[in-house]
Amino acid sequence: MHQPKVLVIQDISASCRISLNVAVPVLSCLNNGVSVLPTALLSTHTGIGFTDFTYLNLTSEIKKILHHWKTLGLKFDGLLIGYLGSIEQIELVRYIIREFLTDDALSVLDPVLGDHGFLYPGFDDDYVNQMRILCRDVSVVIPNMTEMSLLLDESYHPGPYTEADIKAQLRKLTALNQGTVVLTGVRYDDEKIGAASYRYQTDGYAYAAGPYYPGHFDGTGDLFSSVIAGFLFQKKPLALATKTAVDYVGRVIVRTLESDNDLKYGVQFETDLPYLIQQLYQDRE
Ligand code: PXL
Repeated sequence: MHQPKVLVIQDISASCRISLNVAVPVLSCLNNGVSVLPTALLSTHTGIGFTDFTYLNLTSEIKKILHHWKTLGLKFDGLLIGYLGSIEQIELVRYIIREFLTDDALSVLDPVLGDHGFLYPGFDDDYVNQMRILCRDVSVVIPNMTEMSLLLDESYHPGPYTEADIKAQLRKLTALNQGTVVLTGVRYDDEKIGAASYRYQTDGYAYAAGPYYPGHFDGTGDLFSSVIAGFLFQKKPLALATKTAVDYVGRVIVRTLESDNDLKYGVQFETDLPYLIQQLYQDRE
């Protein structure tokens, strides 16, 4: 059985179920051979609930790793890019896209910038601009509504939205990468929330939604992009990837709310991993 060789680039937030801590298990469950390039080692994430987190920037180590990988002739069939810490790291990612991907590789970017209308700590307009430039170099971009408005330099609204507005935004962003965008956190009413996907080449639009649970759930964006990437690396259809990611994240939120977990440490994603595997192999039943 052919297994795609994939690379994940994002931080390790040591004590939290976000970033690499969730991307690796999800991609592995989905039958991808995973290599990692950690951008930073933090004690926790930098979002709501934590202030005195530690942050070890790994840029200089990444350069040494890439130098070694070059001598090995390593190439990847898939690339998933999550939280990056600096403009220098964005530039390194552009170098990786040029030098370390096979000819028909699929690159997936979660342009992690902010949430609920706000930039995450440490990011500024220059950083947003560089992320916008990075969007041009990847096959698939997976922003949330905040990141979409930052990338398009438009004002943020918490929703609900109209389908016409969302389609217009999707068209504008896909014009950047001439590829695919999957937009998360899309609400057309007060009951449901989901993801809208758009393909530049085919003008193809799709929407998948599940029940809306108000609140903030750290790590759900990272989980969502890992599921989308995992399915697309397996050459599964975008519609199946999007529907599965929406359903899975919904299940994970319910699990987390039913548990006594402290929400700031991320979500209980492990229990429902078998659901992902079941969806991946559903056509074999
Ligand atoms: O989940 C996105 C994310 C990833 N990594 C770090 C973060 C955040 C969001 O706050 O702080 C370090």
